[in-house]
Amino acid sequence: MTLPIDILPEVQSALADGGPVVALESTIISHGMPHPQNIDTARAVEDAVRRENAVPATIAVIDGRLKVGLDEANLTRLATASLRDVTKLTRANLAQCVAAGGTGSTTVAATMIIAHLAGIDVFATGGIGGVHRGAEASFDISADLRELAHTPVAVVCAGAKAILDIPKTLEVLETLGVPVIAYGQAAFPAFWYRDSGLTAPMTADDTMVIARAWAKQRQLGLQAGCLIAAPIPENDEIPASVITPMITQALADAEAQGMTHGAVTPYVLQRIFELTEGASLTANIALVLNNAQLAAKLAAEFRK
Ligand code: PSU
Ligand code: MN
Repeated sequence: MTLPIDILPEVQSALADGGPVVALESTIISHGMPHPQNIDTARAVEDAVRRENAVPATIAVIDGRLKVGLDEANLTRLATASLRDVTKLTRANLAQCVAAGGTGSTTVAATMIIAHLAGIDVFATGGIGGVHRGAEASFDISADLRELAHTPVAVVCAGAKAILDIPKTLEVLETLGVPVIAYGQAAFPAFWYRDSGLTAPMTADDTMVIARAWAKQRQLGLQAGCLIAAPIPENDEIPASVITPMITQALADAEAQGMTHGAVTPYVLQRIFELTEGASLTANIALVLNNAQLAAKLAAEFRK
């Protein structure tokens, strides 16, 4: 059986030449941002990768095919489709979607799996999933963490969203053997703001330092990914004091609405968008662009 995978020619030739390629996720397009900001951002993120002379590969599942690199038609389809027609894909439901010829957007977990199948080892996103607040009762821990433990892809993010329990998220990452490196500062960033109040397990000021550690991790046979956490640019940050009450409100609303499983994160993000009158989205776009740029630099460094 051949793998049901379609790699865009541009991505294929970059991989064949040993050039830098950056994987990008698609759940942020279908479930993470409203239209038309979602498609504008998807294009801008690809452009940010190109400006650093790397090739972007946005990943999704379209009609049962693993897509590594999305053309304009598929990008538009994901950005405009009703959520009933686009499954949020993680490790657990990926094979079923492919077997059924279905269409879905890939979370961090599913994007890592497909990137690895294609031979891509750098991936940029906004924020990873993590341990949800109240996980001691709900057991809601994102499959992204387990994927970081097993799949050798370096993930550039802006830390973990403060809708999560960040201390528990860092504890689980440590338990799972995932290197967590803050870029350019000691603090672990909290997505919309630069300092979560927690010191990151490791810090690097230089992409070369990260690339060396990554190469060593592979050489030692340590089967895991790596999490690089870059703070949101200073001018785009929403202070913790401003966003914290809105996060509390959004989480209470999610509970009152009975949200569970994959529905929680998209609902909470949408509520925070409403409560901040769009400011959370503006910040989200800025940090994703920043992450894409860093990921492209890292991809070039990894190839050296
Ligand atoms: N961060 C964002 N927007 C998003 C997500 C993260 O800024 O849409 C998505 C990612 O795809 C991530 C997923 O993998 O949310 C985590 O969902 P869950 O908590 O259900 O595992
Ligand atoms: Mn969950």
